[in-house]
Amino acid sequence: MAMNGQQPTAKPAPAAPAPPAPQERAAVRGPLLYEGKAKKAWQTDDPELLIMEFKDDATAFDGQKRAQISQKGRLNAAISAHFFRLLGARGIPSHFIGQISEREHLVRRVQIVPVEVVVRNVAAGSISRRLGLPEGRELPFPIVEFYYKDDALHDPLINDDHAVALGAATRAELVQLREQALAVNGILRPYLSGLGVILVDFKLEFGRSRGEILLSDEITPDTCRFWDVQTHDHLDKDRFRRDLGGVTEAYEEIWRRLQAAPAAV
Ligand code: AIR
Ligand code: ASP
Repeated sequence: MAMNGQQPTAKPAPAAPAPPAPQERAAVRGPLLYEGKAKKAWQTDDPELLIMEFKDDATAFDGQKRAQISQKGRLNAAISAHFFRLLGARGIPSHFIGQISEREHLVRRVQIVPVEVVVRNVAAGSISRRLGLPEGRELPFPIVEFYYKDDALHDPLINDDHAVALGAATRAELVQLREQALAVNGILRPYLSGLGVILVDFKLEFGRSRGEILLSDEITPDTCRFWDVQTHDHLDKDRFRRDLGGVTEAYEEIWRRLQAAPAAV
């Protein structure tokens, strides 16, 4: 409608399309770089960027137990993107650039530090077996553990000296891994608590990129223990590991609760 009495002679020119965001320009799948137990990584036309695809495959106990979990790839891609956005908004640097499809993240290519960092708030799993702490006992403070990422050795628990002697990380990097992991815990634990979820423990991986340490990999019910605050129901991969049934439903429940609480504040 003309605003000033003149007849419009032509439709207003459509606004020039915004230049594509870097992720959209680069998000062209190249050759498969790596296939892991739960994810695939694809090269892109930008050597700095990879596409990470979340699969429905699940394994446990070093791959001895295997299954397809319906919808897991889609749910994990959504859940992990949500956590990486939340953490990014709170100043945690990560490899995550964006979610580009239902199952795919565009990520910065990093060199993975072969140290898995576990943070525990409540005793469960291997710490309960190793130290005789009953499952469900709250720990007096968050405990950080390092595991050497080596399938043939079954990812053994290591200390700082082991990690440095193995050449897995430098002392300075270990300090950063620890600090970043505790910072992640300091953000996720209260956030999840607000959603009625106890963050029992979780595993993080980090990568090196241009001299920086970036949080990498995924944060999902595959890599965290989530318990419902009321019932202590397991809303995570322990449902698969322990044959509890309702695996997809548990992952869906986590995704449902996360959607109720925006990632970027
Ligand atoms: N984890 C460790 N390695 C692989 C994974 N996903 C995660 C588990 C759990 C935490 O690390 O999912 O949340 C501690 O595992 P565990 O078996 O040492 O008690
Ligand atoms: N360690 C992984 C897990 O149980 C997967 C595996 O062992 O195959 O979460």
